[in-house]
Amino acid sequence: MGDTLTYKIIRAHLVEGTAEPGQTIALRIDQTLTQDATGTAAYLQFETMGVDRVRTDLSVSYVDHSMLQAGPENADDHRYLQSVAARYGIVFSRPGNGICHQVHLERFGVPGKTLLGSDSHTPTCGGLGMMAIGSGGQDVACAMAGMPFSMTAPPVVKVHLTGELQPWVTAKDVILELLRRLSVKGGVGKVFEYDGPGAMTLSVPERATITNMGAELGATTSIFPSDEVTAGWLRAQDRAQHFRELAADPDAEYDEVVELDLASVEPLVALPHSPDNVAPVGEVAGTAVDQVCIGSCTNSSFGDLALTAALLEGRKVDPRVSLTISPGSRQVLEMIAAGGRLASMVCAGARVLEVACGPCIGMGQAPPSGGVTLRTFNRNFEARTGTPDGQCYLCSPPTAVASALAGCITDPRTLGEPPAVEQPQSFESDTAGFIFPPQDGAGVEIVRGPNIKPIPRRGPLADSLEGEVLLKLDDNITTDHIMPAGARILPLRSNIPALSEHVFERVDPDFPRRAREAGGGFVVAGENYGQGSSREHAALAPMYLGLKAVIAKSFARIHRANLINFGIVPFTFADPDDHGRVGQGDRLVVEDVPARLREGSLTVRDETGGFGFAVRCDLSDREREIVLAGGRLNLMRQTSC
Ligand code: MIC
Ligand code: SF4
Repeated sequence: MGDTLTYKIIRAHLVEGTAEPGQTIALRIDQTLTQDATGTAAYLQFETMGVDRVRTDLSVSYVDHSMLQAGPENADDHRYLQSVAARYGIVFSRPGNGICHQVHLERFGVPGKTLLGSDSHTPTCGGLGMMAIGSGGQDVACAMAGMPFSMTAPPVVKVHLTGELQPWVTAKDVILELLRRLSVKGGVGKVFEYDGPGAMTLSVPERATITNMGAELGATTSIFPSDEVTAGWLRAQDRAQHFRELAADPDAEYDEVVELDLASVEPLVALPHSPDNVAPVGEVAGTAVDQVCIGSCTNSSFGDLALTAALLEGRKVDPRVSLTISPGSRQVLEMIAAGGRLASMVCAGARVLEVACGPCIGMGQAPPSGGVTLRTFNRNFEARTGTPDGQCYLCSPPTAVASALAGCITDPRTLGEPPAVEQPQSFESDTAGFIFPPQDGAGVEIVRGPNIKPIPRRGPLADSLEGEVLLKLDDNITTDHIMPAGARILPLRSNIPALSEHVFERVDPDFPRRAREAGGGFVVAGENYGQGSSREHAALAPMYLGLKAVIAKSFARIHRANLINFGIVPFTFADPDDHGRVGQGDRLVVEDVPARLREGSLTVRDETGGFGFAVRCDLSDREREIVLAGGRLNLMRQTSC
């Protein structure tokens, strides 16, 4: 039996374990990326590892999230990141150079290599045949220190694409269609491998839109073959030397197969408040919109913005709508400016924003109270926009433009013939947005602003875990619920004591006080707990408040790993119905935890309810050691893990 593309790359990077689904494996990591909102914590941890220079082929530190400088904190963080990069041999991508995933795709991604990034949308580079995985910052720090990345070898889903997209239908609609079919937990623990004749019809940036939003399926990563289309893109980016042809063997067997005829896909919209709440545009057409935002790592490539400009040319944005456009990279901005496209956008009444994540992470552009915002982004979780009662919809760039022009959600097919937008033969590729590190950074001084505080740690795991259920939650709780981001809170990412005051702020603002007064405790949740972002702060800040364990029906992959890395025990209900029996405020006791963890099954006593229930904690040997030590940094002190 032949190999899938996924397993070809896994085997070529395997350091430990057997490359079979379900086995614990460790992979050599060729490249890493960090962004500013997760990067400071990652580098603070990296600095404690006693390594003189990064041990990857390439590590890049991007500044793209925390861009508003309403006080000194973000600028201080940027300065810290720049100095750490120079000290340890990391390429620094300056503020204004672009969103990490878009820039990495353009300038650094290499087919067949592994990339670990402290951002959940790292799989974007799967669009050019890379095995690109998102993780917490600590895992990225360890990879920079030369340690392999541990994961469960994934089952592989083949997405067999046939046909061709119809006019006005885009790659964004393809991934929304998959989300409609499979849901936000449909991909947890899996890799999605795309192929078939339909794949050949998609450009690299279109492929990257699809692999980017594979994160919303919960997938570990998504990947396209590296073929002539990839070769053409790399050539146009002046990086032809990085091309390598890669595909699955023709007789490769997959764990699941999804058939998708591209010709059958229609323009789609994700309704509030989940990316899988998908409907055809027609079903919500006519809904008045207050704001339309084009950009984010999903849809800010040259092709997306060239199409946007062509549609806006000679037209005017409806007076009721605020249209914002954020180019994904300096390359994209330079090219739309040079071609006169920027002028078409501005003349139509668009607000052209900085090259950054911007509104996607709530860094400005919160919609009005109760307002409807239609965005080409990847996440529409409640309140993520910064407006608690805002209604956020997700769509493709042409649907966004058609709606901005009409003032209400509009099917782009009503605009007549689509304009032809050619992929350029060559992209702007100057390197002014990067600062490359010196050969020897030993003498570089690391600059720390007053907001940068050491990463807190906890002690080894106690024999028994006792405390109250501080919060009881249902399914699909996101890291935006646990540890919100946005313009006000992101500047605190380097200061965990201050950040912890905002844990669960939008769900239960009293949580931090209650947790502190109770001396910590438990959180109880439903399915897919911790979906969304890779932010390890969603484990680190609750750990600081004393969270001992989360008992959930199931966990999202990255968040589970982050809980373990910071010594919080992830228990799953043996019988999901027990979730209904445990109440908020109940006092729970789990005894003999270290010994029981070896067996994987434990009993929780609910002293308030007067009953016991079984939980599972299926940890690999390595994960168990980390939990017992109270976190990976503690374990690294004891050993050299
Ligand atoms: C996001 O889209 O939620 C983020 C902000 O990019 C996060 C990372 C973070 O919280 O810093 C992600 O997706 O991992
Ligand atoms: Fe930035 Fe939004 Fe992409 Fe996250 S999803 S990396 S915030 S653009």
